[in-house]
Amino acid sequence: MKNNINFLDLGLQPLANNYLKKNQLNRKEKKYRLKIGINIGTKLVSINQPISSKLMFNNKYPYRSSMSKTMLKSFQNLAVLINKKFKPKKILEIGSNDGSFIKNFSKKKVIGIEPCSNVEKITKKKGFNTYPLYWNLKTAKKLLIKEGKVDLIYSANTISHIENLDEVFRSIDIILNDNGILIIEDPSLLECLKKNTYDQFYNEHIYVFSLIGLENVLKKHNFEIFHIQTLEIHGGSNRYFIKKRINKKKISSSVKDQKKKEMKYGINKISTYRKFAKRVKLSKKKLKKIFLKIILNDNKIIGYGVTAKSTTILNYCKIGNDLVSYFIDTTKAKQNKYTPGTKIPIFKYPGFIEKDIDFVFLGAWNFKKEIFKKEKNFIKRGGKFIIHTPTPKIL
Ligand code: DWN
Repeated sequence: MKNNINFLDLGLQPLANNYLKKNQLNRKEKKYRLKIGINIGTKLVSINQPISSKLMFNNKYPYRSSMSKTMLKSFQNLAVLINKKFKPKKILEIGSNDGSFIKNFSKKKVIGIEPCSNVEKITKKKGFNTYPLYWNLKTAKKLLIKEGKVDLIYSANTISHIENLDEVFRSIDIILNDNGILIIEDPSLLECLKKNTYDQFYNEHIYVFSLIGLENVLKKHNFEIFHIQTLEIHGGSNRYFIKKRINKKKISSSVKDQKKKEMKYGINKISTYRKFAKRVKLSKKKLKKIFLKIILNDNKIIGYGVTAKSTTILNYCKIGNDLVSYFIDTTKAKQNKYTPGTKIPIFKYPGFIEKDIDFVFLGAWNFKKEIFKKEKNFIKRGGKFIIHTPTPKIL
């Protein structure tokens, strides 16, 4: 990316969600150098070499947002808040995945855009109005003709996946009413730095936003953040409430407060990122040491929840099938496949952690609370989880 100072090199990484079939195991996998940098002008933090959306988001996309109760609850709560506070007549969701958010609204009221047609179909089958399209100017113009303007746009974990942010916001500007509301939700850079969750960086996550960075882009398009909510979801996310500048809605103190927190942490300073990079290198060493110690003591480790994030960890730390016997996961599209790059088998979640397992690497660490609740029997019998954040440890 132009004007970026790179501060972290996470090595060669495969496409994060490209789970391999058995017959693909002997083929050479394409890998991409994953470096992370900060833009000296906008302060946006991004990966250095974005990959074409079509390669990552297509009719084979495995991720389903409905796989976690935490996500479903969060969407449900937000839907209640939206109806109560903003009372929109027409809502658009950018990146509607399998419909976990829009299913909380009346079918007449919502439109979904989802480029991964296999996932989009799931929502359409339930009777919702969805389009298998990427978010860009062409889509916005098409929608404007077909559906007219909308009162509210919501987008969770999607805007950070699109390289051309100027086009994203120009497209939103076209279709959003002048007094309309835009709500964006993505992992928080501040939380990522604090919790050392370097696995938030993978080829799909082109950006990890801070309020300061996002605001610098929004400004160019006459958008303003008027409220911000910090969420626990996905290891710490920010939910930005945004309006057009001509809308004179009051700006809440939450925006100033968050900016203060980011400045205090040094989010605009390169030295902050250099320190982060040092912590990441140390984290790799510590995690590897934990794995090796368990294996040398003749114990078996399995993985729980195979995530795009875990692709970064496994490939960066060179943790393969010699250290992790297999992963278990509830997502059908990932089962009976192998992890990208590291080729660890993935099996169906059997409903519990099997009796012969004492150590479990938590790939889906962001759902720790939900998973610990579900696996209380494993914890009761002395089973241990391995987690890499904020520092690698056995829990
Ligand atoms: O931004 C993105 C986020 C929202 O989703 C995408 N780029 C891709 C994807 O990232 P991820 O794969 O890191 O997402 P999750 O939501 O952390 O994945 C959790 C995985 O763990 C899923 O495969 C489901 C699985 N899981 C499980 O097997 N048992 C999850 C829970 C809660 C469980 O109990």
